[in-house]
Amino acid sequence: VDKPVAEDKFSFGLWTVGWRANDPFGDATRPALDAVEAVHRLAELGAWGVTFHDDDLIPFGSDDGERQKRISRFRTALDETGLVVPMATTNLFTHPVFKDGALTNNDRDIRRFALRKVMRNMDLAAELGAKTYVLWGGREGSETDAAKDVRAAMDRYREGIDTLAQYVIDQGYDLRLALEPKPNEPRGDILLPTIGHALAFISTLEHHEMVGVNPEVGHEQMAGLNFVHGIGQALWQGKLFHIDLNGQHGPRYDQDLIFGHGDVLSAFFLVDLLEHGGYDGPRHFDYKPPRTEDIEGVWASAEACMRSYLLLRERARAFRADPRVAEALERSRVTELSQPTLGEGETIADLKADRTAFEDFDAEAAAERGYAYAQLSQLAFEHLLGAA
Ligand code: 3MF
Ligand code: MG
Ligand code: MG
Ligand code: MG
Repeated sequence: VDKPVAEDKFSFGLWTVGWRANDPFGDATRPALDAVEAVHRLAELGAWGVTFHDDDLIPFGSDDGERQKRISRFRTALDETGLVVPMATTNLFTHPVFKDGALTNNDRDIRRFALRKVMRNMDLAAELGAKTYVLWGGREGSETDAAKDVRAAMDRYREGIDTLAQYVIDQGYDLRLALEPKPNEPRGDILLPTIGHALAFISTLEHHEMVGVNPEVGHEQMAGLNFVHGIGQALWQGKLFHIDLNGQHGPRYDQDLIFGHGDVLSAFFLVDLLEHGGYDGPRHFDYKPPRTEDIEGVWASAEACMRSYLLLRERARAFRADPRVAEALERSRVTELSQPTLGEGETIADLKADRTAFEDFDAEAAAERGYAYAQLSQLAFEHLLGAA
């Protein structure tokens, strides 16, 4: 299989390899990882980019001197390795001040503080050349429906995103915003729980053209949804600005497994779609090195994410290049779906006048046609296993 190279656009969050593996039931199992060390190791493994929350780089509450020191060390590491910063984001969930959310917190002063925190990190994101600014509203939500007036919360969410988009425009930054949906965890229920909710919300924004989505494999699967379909629709709407790749075993807590180490068949069709569906953005891993791993296992897991992607890409390419697949797609009429339902220039009156479309249409005969999806699906499965 290919080795990761810059053209593959593999990127990792500082918080992924840097996760110290503290969970709700247990303490950290690994020491803190220096951001500079992370940049160097990721570059050695063949990654192209690194992303961060403000607080991953500069601990919450740092003074200006400390802040500048941290930024300049990080910058030096980027210069030394050639790693880029394609995306940045804000931590609006760890500090207790955000326990009822940030942009939709019931407390107005906390909402104002949150906006300022985002703006400050947008300045840094722009300075480091990021093109995408992600907003994951992990604490926007509730545990009881008595606590949140959802209609008012959506007003404030819209006001917040509109304000931030306006800030980007006013500053002349080359940044697009990407909302990351998640159904629950850490809140009992999170606002904008799925790709579909986020897309509908975006259509109501003042600057909707500069706002898209950053879907995460595991988040949609936690909601029992088909991630490939969600990505298909986001692409179709021109809204797939960024993506969080990882693995998940169905609806349960957010597992953040190594990419591919969950629903493998879905991962295969996802890579096939990303590679052949016109997405040329970052392949960003938002996963967690398992809590059982030492630092060696951390780097093994980062390498595994990229290797899984490249293996699936190899299989997807072989699938697309196989003449039996082309034939099967034809037989299943997958290609026919690209043909408009009305003929060129055909009016509704023409359709109504076409007796073959209705009066003379033999629904019984049409109902007898098989779609041969079993054969097509098995071909994909065998390509995935390298058995085709
Ligand atoms: C949580 C997440 C987040 C977001 C992150 C980046 C901490 O489930 O997925 O990771 O991806 O905030 O925007
Ligand atoms: Mg996540
Ligand atoms: Mg996750
Ligand atoms: Mg994520």
